[in-house]
Amino acid sequence: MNIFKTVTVLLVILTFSFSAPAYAHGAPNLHEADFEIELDDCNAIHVEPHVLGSEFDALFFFWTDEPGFDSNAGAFPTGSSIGFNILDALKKWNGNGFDILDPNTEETLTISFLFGSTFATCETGAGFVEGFDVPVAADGSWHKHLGYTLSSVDNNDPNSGIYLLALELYNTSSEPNITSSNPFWIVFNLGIPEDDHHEAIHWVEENLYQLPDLEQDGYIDFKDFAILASQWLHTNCDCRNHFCNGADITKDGRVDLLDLSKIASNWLKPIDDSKEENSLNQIVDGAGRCG
Ligand SMILES: [Ca+2]
Ligand SMILES: [Ca+2]
Repeated sequence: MNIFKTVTVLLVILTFSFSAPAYAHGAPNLHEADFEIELDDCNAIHVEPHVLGSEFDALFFFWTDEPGFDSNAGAFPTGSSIGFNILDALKKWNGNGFDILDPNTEETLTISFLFGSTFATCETGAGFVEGFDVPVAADGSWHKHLGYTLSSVDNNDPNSGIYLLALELYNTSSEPNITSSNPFWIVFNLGIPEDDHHEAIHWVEENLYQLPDLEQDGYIDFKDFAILASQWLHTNCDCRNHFCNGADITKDGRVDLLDLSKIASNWLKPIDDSKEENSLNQIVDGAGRCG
């Protein structure tokens, strides 16, 4: 069944189940700027957007400091620090998804930050790597640009490609206790046409950020649809109600056609291996630590 038919069938079920009207939304847009960070209503770090693109500079050591992070003044407790963790191995675009790179034989990515005259660095590994933190400014803002450098294992130039980095942010405050962010991603490009780069960014948006496996059994089927149906047209979905029990897949505050289309476009598909490896519960063996 194609996507259009699937949406139509599921919508007919919902129409006969509920009387309220449906709403349409525009497509999510991708933009390349800093990540905006703030605390949400549940004292968790919120990062927006969840996916950004970036370009390595082949003329400057395969380095970039984009995207950065920015917040309003007063966003975070003064005296606290914000840090990052690397959630997974560096991955490379294959045209249909991302392959895991072996840090012993393939490219790695190093994250760096200059403290006065000292560089802190942190390199991607085979899985989770604990990063380092940088103090919040005196006005409670955090506007920082970390450096990202692509390296090959043999000190030759790294290969052209589109590379995926998965991160989370944490805050060191204990009063209030602040929850780490959800995963977010940077899709770096080195020498590949921009159309392919945008396709890879879009893939991350569709496959890693807004996974419609609500019941979390590895398949998108009627069990997931049942959860969505039970929340159909509910509004005020936010962190306090776990975005309407997960049915607000797009996390825009309401359960509507946009969420239904996420289920329909993945209807009866298993979550493939690459998606599974990128799921949120993926703290893997071989965890490392930087500083
Ligand atoms: Ca499911
Ligand atoms: Ca929604």
